[in-house]
Amino acid sequence: MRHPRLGLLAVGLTALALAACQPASPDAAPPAPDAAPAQVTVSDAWIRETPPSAAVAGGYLTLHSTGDDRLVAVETAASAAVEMHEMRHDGGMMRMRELPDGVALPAGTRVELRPGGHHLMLIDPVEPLRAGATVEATLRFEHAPAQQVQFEVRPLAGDAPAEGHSGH
Ligand SMILES: [Cu+2]
Repeated sequence: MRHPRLGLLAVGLTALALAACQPASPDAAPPAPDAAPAQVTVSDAWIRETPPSAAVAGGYLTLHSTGDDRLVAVETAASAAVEMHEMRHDGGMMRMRELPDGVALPAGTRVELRPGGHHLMLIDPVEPLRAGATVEATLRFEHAPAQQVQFEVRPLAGDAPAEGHSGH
């Protein structure tokens, strides 16, 4: 059996390969002038001081995004991992639960992670976190570029209700 179209097909593939080899113009698709990328502003980032053998530490911050976005990950060398948690009433007790999809940041809305509410949970701090120290972390967002943030470690005493973290 003969394949009269085989030659044509080969030519077609060669043309395709050549087209794919064209250098991509770096400024082929400039962003629209008024489509500024969403910006996330971070403020009041702090971590609660931990007693020497604490397995976890709570982290808090305020986020404001100009566009709909989402905090999807937090990374730091100060602990084995960082989770994002929510607090929930459960049979009269406050319990926390991991937020697998991170924290939604609706456009133009102040989102506070604070004691008793959504918070970051530093799992297995490498060293005890002492008041006055700073912890460097990277915040990763769904859309906005990653952002480096300094958390200030603040004293245990005072400002917040117990969060039930002792059960960890
Ligand atoms: Cu927690």
